[in-house]
Amino acid sequence: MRGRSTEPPRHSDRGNTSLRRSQGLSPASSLAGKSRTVCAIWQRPFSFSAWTMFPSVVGNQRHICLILLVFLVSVTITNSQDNAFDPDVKPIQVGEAQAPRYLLYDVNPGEGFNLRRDVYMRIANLVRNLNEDAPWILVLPPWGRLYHWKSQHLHQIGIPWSTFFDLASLRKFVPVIEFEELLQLLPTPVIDELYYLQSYQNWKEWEEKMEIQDCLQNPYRRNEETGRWKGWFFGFGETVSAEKFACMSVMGHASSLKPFLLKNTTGSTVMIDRGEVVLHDRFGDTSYWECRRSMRFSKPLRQLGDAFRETFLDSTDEADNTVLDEDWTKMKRKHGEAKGGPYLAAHLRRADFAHVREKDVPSLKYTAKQLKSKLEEWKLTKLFIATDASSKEFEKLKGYLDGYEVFRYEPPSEEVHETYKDGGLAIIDQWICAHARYFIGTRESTFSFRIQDEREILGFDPDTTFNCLCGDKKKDKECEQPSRWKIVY
Ligand SMILES: Nc1nc2c(ncn2[C@@H]2O[C@H](COP(=O)(O)OP(=O)(O)O)[C@@H](O)[C@H]2O)c(=O)[nH]1
Ligand SMILES: [Mg+2]
Repeated sequence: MRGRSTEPPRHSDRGNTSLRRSQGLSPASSLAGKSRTVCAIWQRPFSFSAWTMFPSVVGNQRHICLILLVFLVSVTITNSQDNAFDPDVKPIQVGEAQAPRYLLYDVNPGEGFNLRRDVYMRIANLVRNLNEDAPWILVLPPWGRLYHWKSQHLHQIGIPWSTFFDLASLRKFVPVIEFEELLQLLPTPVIDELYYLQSYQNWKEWEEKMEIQDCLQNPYRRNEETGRWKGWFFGFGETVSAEKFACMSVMGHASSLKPFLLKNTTGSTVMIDRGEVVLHDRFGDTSYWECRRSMRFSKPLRQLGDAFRETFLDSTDEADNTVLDEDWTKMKRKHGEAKGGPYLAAHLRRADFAHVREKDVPSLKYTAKQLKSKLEEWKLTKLFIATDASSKEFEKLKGYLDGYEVFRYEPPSEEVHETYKDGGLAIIDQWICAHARYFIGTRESTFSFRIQDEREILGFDPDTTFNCLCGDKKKDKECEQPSRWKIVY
């Protein structure tokens, strides 16, 4: 099992059957289908009084679609003008319409990008589950102020998800909206209810439970004048506040919050901070992988990675058998179908990792030795390295790899770096690693784990994916290789 320091223990992710959902077409996916219909309807002249509740959305068709999509979940609409004399037309039924509610979340500020991606999956599955009973929309927490994003000259706060991910793909799993889009919809930038999750202290036996308790710590402050709670709010804390605040101790899976959200909260905007406290409903099941498959990187980032592959690594999707179906719901590959480009890729996690996980991070010299032996085994001469190492370290490593062509991703222009930031360059690194003939990563790094997932989606032989470098002191047989979390459909 992939143990992780930062992620909650996996054993408790598994084995709980009480929360099992039915596996048919979920309301979330049928909602996604409806959104297209609604948008199509929108092109025709028709009036719908509900949308006048949101005057700020005028002119933004995407918002309108989103709102309508949820409003219309249980509403039958017929266009009375077109069908005025049609005897089969049923009257408009609005009695069951429910306003959508918005779920916001945030994660412990110290967590890196790739654990945050994992927390998204836990919350997205919760929202999908909520949508089986009532319309909820997941609000994507803007990216920013991450410890690992070191380029000081870039403004790296409040970055929308669309910079990194393809929102249309996310929406095929669950309804999502950017935080800034939500702000445009709200009359005032006030979140109705905010719950700060915390783990139970000194527990002996794992059981699913939660209760409002005194805060063990609390980064939010109450403004005495307004009575509202102020905090970071993804870098929007100057303007955004919360009306109600409480700390909630939780031991449970993400969907264990569902009854609480449905029965004990009434706000139209509810935020849970420290989302990493809750576990995956079921790690590695179909729903987990559907959500993972929906997390497609944004197209421009994929294209930048593809251009680098083609220019420097003789790698194209056609030749490598990695052609991507734009619609992830239609893509299903068998293990071994993907061949990968004629290069070996390695992810060398260094920086803070080299100190915190000294045992697992090899020296540069021993790294080079392990890479050489794999290059020989796979009869490859090109090596792509994704790393957070300094250029000095990288040059040193290259020095040990004489006779091989060693590459590292550099953006083609400063503009690319300015547009896609440090986060975007890291994604391009992951994308290139995901397309290699053979991949070897760093033990226990979520950055490496996400590359492994990507390769599972593309259809690589697991032997070429689930590999990690060994620390200097580990003899080969003691160097545990990553668990093989294979894709399921
Ligand atoms: N560009 C780039 N950045 C990296 C690489 N490895 C680590 N990083 C940066 O360091 C962060 C590591 O944090 P995280 O994503 O949580 O992964 P983990 O700490 O390795 O589990 C990444 O999100 C990147 O910002 C790499 O190979 N290339
Ligand atoms: Mg990390």
